[in-house]
Amino acid sequence: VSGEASERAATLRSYRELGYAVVRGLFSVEAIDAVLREVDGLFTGQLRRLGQAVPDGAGDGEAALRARMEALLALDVPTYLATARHAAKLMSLQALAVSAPVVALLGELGLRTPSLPTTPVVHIMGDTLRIPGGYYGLAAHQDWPSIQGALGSVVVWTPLTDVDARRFPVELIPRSHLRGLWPGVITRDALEIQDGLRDADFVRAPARPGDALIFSVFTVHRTALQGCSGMRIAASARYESSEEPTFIARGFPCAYKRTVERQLPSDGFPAPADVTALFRAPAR
Ligand SMILES: O=C(O)CCC(=O)C(=O)O
Repeated sequence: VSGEASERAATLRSYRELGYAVVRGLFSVEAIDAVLREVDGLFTGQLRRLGQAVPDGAGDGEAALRARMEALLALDVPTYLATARHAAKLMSLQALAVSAPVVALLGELGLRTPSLPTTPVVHIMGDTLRIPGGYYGLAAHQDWPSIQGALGSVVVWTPLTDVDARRFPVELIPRSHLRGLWPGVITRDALEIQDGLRDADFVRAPARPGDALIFSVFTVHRTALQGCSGMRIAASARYESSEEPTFIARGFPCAYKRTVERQLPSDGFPAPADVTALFRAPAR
């Protein structure tokens, strides 16, 4: 058995027994960097649109991106949030989510006719990127309640920047998936598990760009905060097996709902000229 094959076997065993595993080098670092550059472009574009200088963070790409995110957050919280949400819609990110290495891994995990209950989610954590009165990491939860699809659904969580043990990694409770659904309290972000938890039960899962943390939708996990500082960006996607018997028997339920804003902008946008101009020049 080659080293690679035995490492893969250990990964799959860890997933089954502990409820999670870190798959090293699932993606190429170049592919992750390309996504991060596009994310940077979104924040830079909004700063320019708002007439602001674009800070370079006097450092590498990550420091520059962080400086730009801080600048936009300081300037305009709703635009910062919209930009962060838009990052999850990038095709480069969605292409990774359905790329051949992911499909192969899901097959090895036993998912058949896999489906995505929703688009990927981008998770930004930073001590200088705290949303006033809003999100600052997720408390202990399982992911199954927020999809309610196939029981064997898998979360693939991928760092876009380095996520060491002190840079807000995900921390998980090994073997917590084997208890099935844990009782919790419905909050804005999750079915939060509040009882029976001890900090010592959680294990941190540091990961580098290119790696993927995979965990069961029944594995209890949260954002590590204690002793953490700096900034990190990660993306996660959820996958379900369309052939899981209870999923079929329950008629493919999905807790995610898509809503559409039917109200149009009140300023008459777009005027005919806005539309016709597009067809005279190359598409932007
Ligand atoms: O990235 C994080 O800090 C939390 C991720 C998480 O809890 C999830 O994807 O369910």
